[in-house]
Amino acid sequence: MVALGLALGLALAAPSAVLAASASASASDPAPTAQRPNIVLIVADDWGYSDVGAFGGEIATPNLDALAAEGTRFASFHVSGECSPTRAMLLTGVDNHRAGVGAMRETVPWSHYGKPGYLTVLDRGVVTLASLLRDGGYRTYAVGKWHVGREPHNLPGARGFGRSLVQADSGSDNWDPRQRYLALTDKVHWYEDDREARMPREYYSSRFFVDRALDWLRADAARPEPFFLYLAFQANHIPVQAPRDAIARYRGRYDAGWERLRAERRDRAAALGLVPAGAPMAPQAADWDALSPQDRAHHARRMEVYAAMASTMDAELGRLRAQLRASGEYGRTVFVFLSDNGAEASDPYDILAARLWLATQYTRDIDRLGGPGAYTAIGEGWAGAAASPLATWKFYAGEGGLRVPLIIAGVPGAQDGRVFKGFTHVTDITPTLLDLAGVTPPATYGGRPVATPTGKSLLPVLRGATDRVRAPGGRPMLAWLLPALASIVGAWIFWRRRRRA
Ligand SMILES: [Ca+2]
Repeated sequence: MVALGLALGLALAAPSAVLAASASASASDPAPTAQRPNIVLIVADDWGYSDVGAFGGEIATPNLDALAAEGTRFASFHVSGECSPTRAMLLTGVDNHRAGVGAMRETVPWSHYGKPGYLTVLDRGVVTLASLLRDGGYRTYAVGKWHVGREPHNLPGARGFGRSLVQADSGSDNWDPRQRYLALTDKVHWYEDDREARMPREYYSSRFFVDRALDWLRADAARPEPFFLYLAFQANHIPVQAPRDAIARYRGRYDAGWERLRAERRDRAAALGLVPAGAPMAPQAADWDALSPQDRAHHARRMEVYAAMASTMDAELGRLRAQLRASGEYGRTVFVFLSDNGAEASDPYDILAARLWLATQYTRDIDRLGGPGAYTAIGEGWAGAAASPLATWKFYAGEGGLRVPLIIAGVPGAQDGRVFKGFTHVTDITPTLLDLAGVTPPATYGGRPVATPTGKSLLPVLRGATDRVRAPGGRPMLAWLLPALASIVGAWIFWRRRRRA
C-alpha cells in the first residue's frame, strides 16, 4: 500500500507532469469530402459493463449487438467514474482536469469549485471534436444530455454544433421534460440552438431524442457534406423509467436475484472472449435469499424497468439505423457507442433530504414503477450485476465505475466482429474520429492556445495494423475522482474505496 500511497501522492502533487501525455495528432491532410464517413457518436448514461448483449448481458439490445458484429468491441475501455468528466474528455480528447471538469458540479468539494481543473464546465482552453469537424466541412448535430456547461460559450452551438437540442443538467425525468430528478437546480435546463427550448408537456426521452435527430437528417438529406451526430441518451440514468409494454417483456426475468444474474453475465462475457473464464468476483451485494418476499418482488421490478429502459434505447437506435439504410447513408457511417460511466448503485431514497423531496414529487408504488410520476433506481445489488464481472459502480474508481462497453463499427478497412482486449481510454475517441475525418488537432484555436488531445487514435488498432494503443512502459494513465482515486499502472489498477458522503 506504500507504493499506492506514493503513486496517488504523486498524482495529486504534480498533476501537470502526470497529465503531460503525448498528443496523437493525425498528420494526414483532410480527406476529400466523398471519402469522409458520417459519424454517429452514441452515449448511454450509466450503463454497466455487461448491460449490452454483446458484452454478456441478457437485456435485448439487437441493434447494439449488430453494431458489435459489424465492428469492434473494446473489452478494456475506460472512462471517468462519473458523468461530465467523461463527457469533457469524450468531446475534446483531453484529460478532464485540463478540460476543466475534474469533477461534476454536483459532487465537487466546495474547496475545489472554480479552481483550475475544477470549473466543472468546459475550460476555454479546449476545443471540441464538433468544432474541428464543423470547420473541416461536417454538418454537426447534438441531441440529448449535455452536462458540460450552460454558459453562453459552453452551449453546443458555441462548441461546434450547427443544430442542437440538449438538456444541460445531470439528468431529468424521462416522461416529463420539465420535471427534475433531484432538487439540484431550479428547473431542468433545455436549450435548442443555444436558446431556451420550448419542450412538450410529455415525451419519452429516448424516442424524442431520436425523433429530433431523424428530423435534422431528413431536412438536410440533400446536403453533400458528411454529418456528425452526437446522440447522448438519458437512458439509464435515474429515474429509471420505461414504457409499460417494454417492462412487461421482462416480467419474472429477475426473480432469481442479483447474485445469479451477476454470475450468468460473467460466464457469458467470458464465453464471448471479453474477460478470462472463471474470473473470481468480489462479494459486494446483500444476500438475495435473505430478503423478504415483498422486498424481492420490489427489487425484481426495479430491474425489469431498468432492462426495459435499455432495450427501449436500443430500439430507438434501430429506428436511426433503419433511416440511414433507407437514405443510403448506412454504408458510409461510422458508429461509436459507449457508456459515460459504470452502473449507478446509489438510491436517492437512501438520502434523507432527497427522500423528503421525492415524497412530494413521485410515487414508489410497485405497480407504477417505470411509468410517469414513478421513480426508481436499481441500487447496489443490481448495479453489481450490471457491472458484472467487475467490482464497484459509478462514482467509484474501481473497474465497475471506470470500465464500460465501447463499440466502434463502420470503419473502412476494419475487421468485423472483433474483440480488442488492450487498454483504451475515452480520450482516444476524439483523436480516432479526427483521424477518420483527416483533421489535425490544432495547438491554437480562435486566437488562444488550446490543449491537444492526450488520447491516441484507435484507427491503427481498428485496421489491424497494431495490437496495442500505448507502448509498454509508458506513462501511467490516471483516473481520479473526488473522493475516490485510481491509478492504472501497466496491468494493475490501484484504487481507494470510500463511500460518498
Ligand atoms: Ca452518467
